[in-house]
Amino acid sequence: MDGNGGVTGANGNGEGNGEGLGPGSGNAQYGRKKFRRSRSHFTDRVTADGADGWPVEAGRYRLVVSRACPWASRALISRRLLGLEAALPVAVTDPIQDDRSWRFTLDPDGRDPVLGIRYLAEAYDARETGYPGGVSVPAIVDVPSGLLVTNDYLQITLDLATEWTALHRPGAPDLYPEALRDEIDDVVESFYEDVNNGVYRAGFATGQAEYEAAYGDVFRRLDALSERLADRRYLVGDTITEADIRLFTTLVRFDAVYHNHFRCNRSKIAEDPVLWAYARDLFQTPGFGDTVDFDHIKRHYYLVHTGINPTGIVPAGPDLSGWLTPHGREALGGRPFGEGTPPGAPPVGEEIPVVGRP
Ligand SMILES: N[C@@H](CCC(=O)N[C@@H](CS)C(=O)NCC(=O)O)C(=O)O
Repeated sequence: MDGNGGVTGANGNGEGNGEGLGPGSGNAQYGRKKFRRSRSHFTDRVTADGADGWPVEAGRYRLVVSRACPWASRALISRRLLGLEAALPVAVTDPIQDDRSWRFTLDPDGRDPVLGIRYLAEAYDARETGYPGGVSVPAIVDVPSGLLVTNDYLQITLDLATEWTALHRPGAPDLYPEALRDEIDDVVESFYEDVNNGVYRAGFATGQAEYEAAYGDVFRRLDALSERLADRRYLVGDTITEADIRLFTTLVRFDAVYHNHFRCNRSKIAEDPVLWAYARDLFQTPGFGDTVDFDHIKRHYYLVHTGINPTGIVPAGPDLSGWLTPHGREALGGRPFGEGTPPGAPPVGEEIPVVGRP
């Protein structure tokens, strides 16, 4: 199995490097090969024209996420901003995987009430008998057949923004505006390896030099992003886009887990006035902070990666109250939703429990 919180050893592409950090496993057993993130294995797309056999259809699919996972959280935010909650219902896994990976132990009888399965792995197996790779979130599952459609986290949010438009709410923002796509692609590419994945490279490094190189990349890039955001409210254009979603899901986890657990400890996001204000601005924007469960985030990282945290003690801090303080970024202008409007409150049943909120 390959439950590893983001690092895949034997992965869906057969690119495994033996460094997966599965639940209950320790670092010592892993070789000294460089950390490498798996690529998604199931890359079918749900599209307006149904070219891959999976047409956009309200209520047909289930989005399976862990609220702990930064890659899955991108999809959760897009879904909220676009008002796709009813059209694409969500299944939230237990933040702690067991040896069969992501499981529905938060649901009555430990089964997802719609798919009727106990493990996300069952949808993977239904799709491909004897599937040898890792089971990852986010995943989209076809409800009538129970088959996994895609675990391609890079494509899922782009398709929610551009293929699911017929089901968007009135006032939904354009998260991937055509005129800005090249710039968005360039910006997200610039921080994927250094920041989104850089924190994992630092955290799962098995040697000093590998760790220090990743640490250097993380902070060099965060400094550059801080400079970029000093006089502009959002990363690209003057509205929220896909780029902001991709940076936010790393920033919001940074002080709570990456700073300590992954040893990215030159400084906290809260110590960079620009990034801290930017992250708070997004957190306080409907659709962002209301998807974030700090309880799931902390318990997942600190309890699953026993190689990094053998005692399983989950830190009590940091103090989260700062997330709700005024950020002052309105002064930079910008129109968060462009011509659109913010989403309403999260649907009943999707509210973050008090324990997970600032
Ligand atoms: N590597 C995944 C990207 C998403 C990802 O890494 N998700 C993590 C959670 S943050 C995961 O589910 N890892 C497998 C596991 O922990 O069992 C993919 O190729 O699609």
